[in-house]
Amino acid sequence: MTLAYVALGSNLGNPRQQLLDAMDALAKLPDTRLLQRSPLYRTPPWGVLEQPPFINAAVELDTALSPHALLDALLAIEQRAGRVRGERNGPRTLDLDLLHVDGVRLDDPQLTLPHPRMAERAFVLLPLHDIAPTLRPSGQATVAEWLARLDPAGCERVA
Ligand code: PH2
Ligand code: MG
Ligand code: MG
Repeated sequence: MTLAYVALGSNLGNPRQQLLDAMDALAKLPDTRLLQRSPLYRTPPWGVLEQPPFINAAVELDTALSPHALLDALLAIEQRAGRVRGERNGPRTLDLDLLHVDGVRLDDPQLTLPHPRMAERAFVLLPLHDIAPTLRPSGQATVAEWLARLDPAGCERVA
């Protein structure tokens, strides 16, 4: 079994409920256990500014699925939540991004691990920090060190 970390985000429909449902779906994946769920955060939109705020979270999984099998499972959960592929960085009902898989470095057309832009995004690092502050996704800095370099202004925990 291998630890894997997934970022969750949504800003269309009922984002909070979609994230909670997605966490339940992740917990039911074959050969997988959901070990930790972060709190939910309301975060200002990044990239495309003219869109509703996001709800973001992160989870830790222990899985026997390969990284590509896990990615396919994440895309299937997004589809079932009604995800329609639109504008890059634009609004979405559910986004599940594979951030890191222990011991795996990968760069192919489907998947890059660790996630290449995670160190720049407070909306990813803030929830990830709640469940894995000492994780070193790149083998160098910890999640806590990455987060300390960012400004999490406007990100707030929601109940
Ligand atoms: N996801 C994006 C683009 N911008 N902004 C926030 N706050 N949270 C997100 O999850 C997010 C975003 C593309 O996946
Ligand atoms: Mg994303
Ligand atoms: Mg995505």
